[in-house]
Amino acid sequence: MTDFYKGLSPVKFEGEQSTNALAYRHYNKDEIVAGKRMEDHIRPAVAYWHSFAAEGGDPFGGRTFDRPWYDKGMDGARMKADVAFETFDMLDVPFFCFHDVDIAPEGDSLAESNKNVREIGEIFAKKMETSRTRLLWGTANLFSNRRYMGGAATNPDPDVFTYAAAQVKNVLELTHELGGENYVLWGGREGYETLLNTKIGQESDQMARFLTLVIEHADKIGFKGQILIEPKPQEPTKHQYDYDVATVYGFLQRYGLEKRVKCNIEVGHAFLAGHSFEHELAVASSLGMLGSVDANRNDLQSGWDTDHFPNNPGEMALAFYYILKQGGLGKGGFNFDAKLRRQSLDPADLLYGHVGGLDVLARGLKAAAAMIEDGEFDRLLDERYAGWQSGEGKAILNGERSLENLAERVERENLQPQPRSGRQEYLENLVNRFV
Ligand code: XUL
Ligand code: CO
Repeated sequence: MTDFYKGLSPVKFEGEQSTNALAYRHYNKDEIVAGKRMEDHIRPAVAYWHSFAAEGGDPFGGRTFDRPWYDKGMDGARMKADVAFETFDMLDVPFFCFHDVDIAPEGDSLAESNKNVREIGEIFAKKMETSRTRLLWGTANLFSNRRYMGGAATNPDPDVFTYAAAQVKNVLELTHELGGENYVLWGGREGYETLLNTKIGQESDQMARFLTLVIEHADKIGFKGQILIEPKPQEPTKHQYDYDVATVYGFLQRYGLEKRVKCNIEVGHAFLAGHSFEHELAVASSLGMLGSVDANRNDLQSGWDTDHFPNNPGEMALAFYYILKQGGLGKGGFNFDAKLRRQSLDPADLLYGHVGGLDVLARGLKAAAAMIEDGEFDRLLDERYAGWQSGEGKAILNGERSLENLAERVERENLQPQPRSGRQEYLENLVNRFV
């Protein structure tokens, strides 16, 4: 045990009446909601990068946090791993996620970097023998090092592509060995700053080739987890190729990869793309692409990906509505891709962020389950589209009517469609009844 959380006790569920800021008020992992344990619905994960590697920097100033593992090389990485697993225990969460560079320092060569990553991977494996926390997903950081400034898979230099591929091979294999349930590819710098130096078609082919190599290797090593792309429209590059779910789907379909790859959808990224979180989830679900979620929120005034912890139960209610409707996230989960504000210096702050976030998810889940149980949304939706279930509507969809047929019918029956209320206010009020 380190003394990082000295004086603090593990977070437990105490119920809605509790005033203990380090207790769950809604997240009761064993409570059955819609036929399943709450934890099995949410599958929450702590993100290694924000919780243990981030330093509280912003564009105007560097590190504000003061963690005992900073600047200590591999010794620091080992201490960081200790505190990470103590955090998982304190929060009683079933999952975590990491990038290679979060867990171990980069060396002078890829071989040395990979060796460092592997060494910490072995420590994880050892800790997982006694901890209940599992790996939700692993990923490779292909965006921080200056070699990736012009992209990884989409770099104009094939040697950078090659280096990135070797890095992914290492993390994919480690993810597999640690029993990770998913592997994520966020296209950190897969995009462009200016079209003046960019061949879009060429870069698209490169990206597809890279993804194909990842899939082939996953199959070769017997990795049965989901392979996930995480859409984001901008930042760090001006235009990221994986703009949103629909764009990613188009890309995958173009290269015949849509059956093997799903999406990891992040709240803040949806917002940057001009969508709501539930829009991205609903689109992904309708395409069979909803794999996992990065839970956070953006500051609505800043226009940046600020990665705050979630705090809007209404938004999460709608999110869970679509997740429950598709029968859950399967191997996916809710990774807290959320970081502390730079003045939140204390170890307790790390717990407050996750406690609040998990309680918001739990409230959203319970509200969505109640909405579905109530049945009014389904009933109204079915009623609104009832015309397509039989008669002329069905015949049109089945391809049994031509444009001429339709025109004839309008004349023959003197068709005068009568508009009907969409009842938006009624429906919004109905959501709030459950939140
Ligand atoms: C960046 C982001 C990443 C990915 C993993 O906006 O969301 O942290 O989740 O690379
Ligand atoms: Co993310």
